Amino acid sequence: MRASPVVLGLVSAVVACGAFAQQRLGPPSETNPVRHQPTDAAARLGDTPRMIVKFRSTGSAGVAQIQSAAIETAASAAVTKFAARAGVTVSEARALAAGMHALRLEPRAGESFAAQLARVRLDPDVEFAVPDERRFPHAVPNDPLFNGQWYLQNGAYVASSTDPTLNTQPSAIHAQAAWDIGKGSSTLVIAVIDTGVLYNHPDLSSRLLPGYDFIADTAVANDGNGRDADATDAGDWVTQAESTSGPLSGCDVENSSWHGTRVAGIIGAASDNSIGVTGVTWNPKILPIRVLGKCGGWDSDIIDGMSWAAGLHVPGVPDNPQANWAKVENLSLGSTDPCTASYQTVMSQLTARGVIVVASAGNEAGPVDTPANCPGVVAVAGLRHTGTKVGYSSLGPEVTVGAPGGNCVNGPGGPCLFSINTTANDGTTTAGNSTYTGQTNFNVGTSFSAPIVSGIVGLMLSVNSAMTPAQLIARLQQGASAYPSPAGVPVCPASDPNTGECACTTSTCGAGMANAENALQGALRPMAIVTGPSPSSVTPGSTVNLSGSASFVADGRTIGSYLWSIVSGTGTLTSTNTADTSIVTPSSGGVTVRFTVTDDAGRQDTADWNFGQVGVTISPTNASVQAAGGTQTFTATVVNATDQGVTWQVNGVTFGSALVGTVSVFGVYTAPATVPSPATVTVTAISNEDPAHMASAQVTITAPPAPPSSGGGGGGGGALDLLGLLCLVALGRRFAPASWRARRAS
Ligand SMILES: [Ca+2]
Ligand SMILES: [Ca+2]
Ligand SMILES: [Ca+2]
Repeated sequence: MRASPVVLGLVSAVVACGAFAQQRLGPPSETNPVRHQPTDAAARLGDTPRMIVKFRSTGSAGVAQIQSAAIETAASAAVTKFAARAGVTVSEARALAAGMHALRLEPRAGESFAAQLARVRLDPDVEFAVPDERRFPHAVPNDPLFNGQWYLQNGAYVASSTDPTLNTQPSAIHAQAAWDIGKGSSTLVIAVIDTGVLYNHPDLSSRLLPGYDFIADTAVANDGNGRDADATDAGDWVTQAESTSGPLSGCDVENSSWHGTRVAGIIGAASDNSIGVTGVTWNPKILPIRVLGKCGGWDSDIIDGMSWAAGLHVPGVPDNPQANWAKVENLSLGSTDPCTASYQTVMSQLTARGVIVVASAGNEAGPVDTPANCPGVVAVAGLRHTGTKVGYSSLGPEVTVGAPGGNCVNGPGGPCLFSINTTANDGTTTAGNSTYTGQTNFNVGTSFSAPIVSGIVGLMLSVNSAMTPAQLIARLQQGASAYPSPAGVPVCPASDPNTGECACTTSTCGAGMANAENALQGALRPMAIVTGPSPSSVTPGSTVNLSGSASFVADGRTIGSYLWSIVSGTGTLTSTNTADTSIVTPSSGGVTVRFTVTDDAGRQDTADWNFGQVGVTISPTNASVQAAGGTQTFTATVVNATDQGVTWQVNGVTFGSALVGTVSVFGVYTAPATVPSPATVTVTAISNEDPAHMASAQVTITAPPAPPSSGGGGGGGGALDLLGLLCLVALGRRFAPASWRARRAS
C-alpha cells in the first residue's frame, strides 16, 4: 500500500462563501480563501474502510456498449469465489461500473486495513485493490450581473471605469468573442459530477436534465436514502455533533456549499434571459450527477457517476437514456493522491467513448490532486485576474491549462474584487433562497476554474463533434494565451511567501491561459490526419502509400481541397491534390511530406509525414594521440532516432582493447601503451536504435617521447604477450612503463 492516506489526507477545499469561509481558517483570502482541512485526517477512509477491487475473471467491461446482465452475474460470482478462496467474510459487496466492486471485508483479529488490502492483492484473481476514499469539492448579454463576470470578458469593457472588475483582465477567457462564433449546441450534454443541483434556481432550471443521485451512503447523502433518481442537492452541512461521533466523525463542521449549483451556473446558467448571470455556454444541457454530500464523497460513487453519465451501465441503476449521454464531464473535486487504478480504469473507458473529463487541479498549492492527475484528464489550474497562478491553486506537469479561479486582492473583510460569480443559494443547512455569488459572498477556488474550461470544451465539441479527446485537448492548448511574466513575481514553483502567487510556466500551469475564442477557432479548423507506415519500418528507395482519408472537418463543413507537398528532402509524389498519394523514399537522406486540408470556408490544417534515416556523425573525424596514456574525447550525434545513444568500438571491438586502445561509454579514447601496428586505428560510434548506421574517426597513435635514461630494449613497437595484456588490463596504469617493458616479448 502506498504511503498512509492519513498522512496525505490534506483535503481539497469546498467553496468559500464570504464571511462564512473566512471564519474557517486564518490564511489571507488572497493566499487560500478556500482551503479547509479535516480536523481528523483519518476521515479520508472512514471508520469502516472499504476497498475497490477489480477481478480478472470479470474481464474488461464493454467499452463501446452498455454491459449486459450476464456480465453482472459473472461479476457477482467472482466475489463469491474470491471470498471462498481467500477465506474472507464479505460484509458489503456492491458491483460498480467497469467490472469493479466496492467491498468491505471483516478484518481478521488485529489486522489493519493496509494489511487487509495487501492480503487481498495476493489473490490470483485480483487485478487491483485500492482503498475507497473520500474526495472533496474543490472548493452572470442582458443578464444584469454579467458586468461583474470579469472572467468572461474580452474587450475593454468599461475602459474609463475606476472599478477594476469592469476592465479587461489578462486571464479573462474572451467568451464574448467566442459567442459571436458559437454559443454551444442544445444536443450536447455536459455532466456536473458534484453535490447535485438546486433544480428550482430560476437562472439554471431551463438547462438541467434529470440526472441521478449516486450517493449510496445515507449519512453522506442527507436525503434519507441511498441512490435515487433525484439529483437535487439536499445540502452538505455537517454539525458539531456529527463531527464528534458517528459516520461523519472527524469531518469538518461546515455550512451547506451548494457547490454543484455554483459549478453548473458557470458552465451553463440560463443566458440572455434578463436575469442573473451568464454561462460560458448558452445552449448545451447540464446533467447533474450527485456524488458529493456531507464530508465529500466516495470514489465508488464518483466512479459510478462518471460511468453512468457517459452511458455505461452501472449495476442496479437504470441506464442513462442515450440522448442524455454526456460528452463532457466536470469534476471539481479530488484530494491529494496518485491516480488510482480505479480512476484509470474508468478514464480509459470514457476516453475510448470520446468523453472529455475536466477536473480541477486542487486548492493545496501543491501537487495536482487526483483525479485531475490521471492520464487523459483535462486538469485546470487556477489563475488570478492578472494571469499569474493564484496562491491556493495546485500546480504541476499534469496541468493542461489555467483558467480564472477567483482572487480577492483585498484582505478578509473587504469586497472580493475577482470572485467567480455564479448561481448559488443562501441556505446554510437546507436550501433557502436562490441567489448569486458576488464581491461580498464571494466564490473562489479551482472548483470554478474547471467549469470555465468545461464550458469552453462544450463550445468546441458543439462545432466539431468528431474530435477525439486528444485532438480536442491539443486544440485547446494551442489556443491558450501565453502566460505573462510580471516583474517581481516569483516564477512557479517558487512563490510569493505572503500570497502564494507565482508566474506560471508551461511545466507548472499547463499550456497557457484558456481562451474560448481561440479554442473555438481551433475547433472549427479541419483536422488533417496522415496515415502511413511507421517511418522506421520504411526501406530507403521504396514506394510508400500515404493516406489523408481519415482527415475531417468541422460539423456542417465540407472538404474543399487536399494538397500534398514536399517541404524538405527529396522524393516524388504520385499525386498532390487527392486524399491519398504515394512517394518513393530517397535512397539517402530523408524527406518531409506535408498534407494540407482546406475546408469550404477556407480554414486549413496540416500534418507532416517524416521519413528520416537514422544518421550518426562523429567529431572530430581525425585525431593524433600519444601512446601510453594519451586521450581524445569523441562526440557522436544521432538524428532521426528516439534513442540518441551509441555504442563505441575501436577496430570493431566494443570498448576497444589494450592493444589498439580503449574507448569509454562517454566516447573518451585512451591510447594503448605502445604504438600498435598499424599505428592508425578506427573509432566507431554505432546507433543503438539502428546499428546499421554508424560513423567513424581515424586515430593515429604516436610514440611517447623517449625516456631520459633509455637503457636499451631496442626500438620498441613490439606486441605485448597475452599475459602482459591481461596484467595491463587488470592493473591499469599503476605500473610505470619500465615495469611492463620488462614483460615485453622478446
Ligand atoms: Ca438519495
Ligand atoms: Ca436524492
Ligand atoms: Ca441569466
